[in-house]
Amino acid sequence: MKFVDEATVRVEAGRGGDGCVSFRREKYVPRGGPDGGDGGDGGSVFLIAREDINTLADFRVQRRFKAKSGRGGAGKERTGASGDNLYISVPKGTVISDLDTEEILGDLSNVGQELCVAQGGRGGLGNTRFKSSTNRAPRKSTVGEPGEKRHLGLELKLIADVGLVGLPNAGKSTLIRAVSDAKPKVADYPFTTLHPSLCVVSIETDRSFVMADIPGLIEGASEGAGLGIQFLRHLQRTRLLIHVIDVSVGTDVSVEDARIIESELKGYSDGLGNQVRWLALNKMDLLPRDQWDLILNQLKEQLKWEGPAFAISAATGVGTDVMAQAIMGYLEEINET
Ligand SMILES: Nc1nc2c(ncn2[C@@H]2O[C@H](COP(=O)(O)OP(=O)(O)OP(=O)(O)O)[C@@H](O)[C@H]2O)c(=O)[nH]1
Ligand SMILES: [Mg+2]
Repeated sequence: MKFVDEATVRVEAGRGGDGCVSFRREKYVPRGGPDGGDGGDGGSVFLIAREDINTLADFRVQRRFKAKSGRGGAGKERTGASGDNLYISVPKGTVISDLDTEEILGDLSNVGQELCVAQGGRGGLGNTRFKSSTNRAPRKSTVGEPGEKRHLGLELKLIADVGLVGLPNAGKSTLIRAVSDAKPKVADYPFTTLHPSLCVVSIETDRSFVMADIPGLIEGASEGAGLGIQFLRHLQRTRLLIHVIDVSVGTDVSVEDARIIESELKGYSDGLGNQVRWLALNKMDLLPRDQWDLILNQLKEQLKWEGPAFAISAATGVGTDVMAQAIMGYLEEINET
């Protein structure tokens, strides 16, 4: 499952209708007063968060949106019709910025929440408005204002409960396959995963959580090396990180590998560095079963790890259910507090 999480769109609100210059024409009234109505307001453009959309993929096809203009005013003091507002549906969690000013305009984190991204132009004034004691027959009116135009950046932060981190090839995508129905690509070369993907891990009916797979991190990731960096920000909103470590390479190497990831997370941001992390020691199937506990303890000791650590084999599914259950339990526990 590929995840499009950024898009740019141009939005333009409707122009206001022009005000009208008109004079009353009635039988037996030789010089009727002004009766030109105001123009209608232009429609505004709104973004609205919807539950049933979960990617920004549609914005690769349609990138321009324009709301209707207001109609001009008319005689008999008739105001022009306003242009309809335009509502553009975006996934829940979309963050909207103005690309020209780099200003964040809003964050649609709740379903139904809306944000006006381009204000419709105000309708112009009809000549009725310019009537005064000194000018009983004004020929003046104003034109409608143009609608606001904006070049927007949309960004969807993946809303996942749990994020997987680890070096390339650690087995993150394999773990996703083991615990969910998602089928991300798995291969024995680094950077198999190029885009983040989300999956739902169902423990039983009504008990599930969302897990995110991101490309592998490498040394220097927090400074921009490799692919993972672009996606680390997505993990800032998760409630738990699972650090996947390949233990088939020997304890010393595994410890080194783990330290690389730890320091990249800390280097990226305090938020990520302090996030709750659990270890998943993967590829245990390549080691004799009677050494699993020993290796688990050795790693914990060398890393001075006090949090939970699980011995798993993503490829065979051994230990993965136990870990998924523990994750579920933990999320439920922190939800209650
Ligand atoms: N023996 C064994 N091999 C595993 C296990 N988990 C993953 N692998 C293998 O390790 C390789 C890498 O697995 P991936 O799941 O693609 O690793 P990844 O962490 O997603 O890698 P990137 O997407 O490149 O970051 C593949 O050849 C997998 O078959 C495991 O538990 N045991
Ligand atoms: Mg992968």
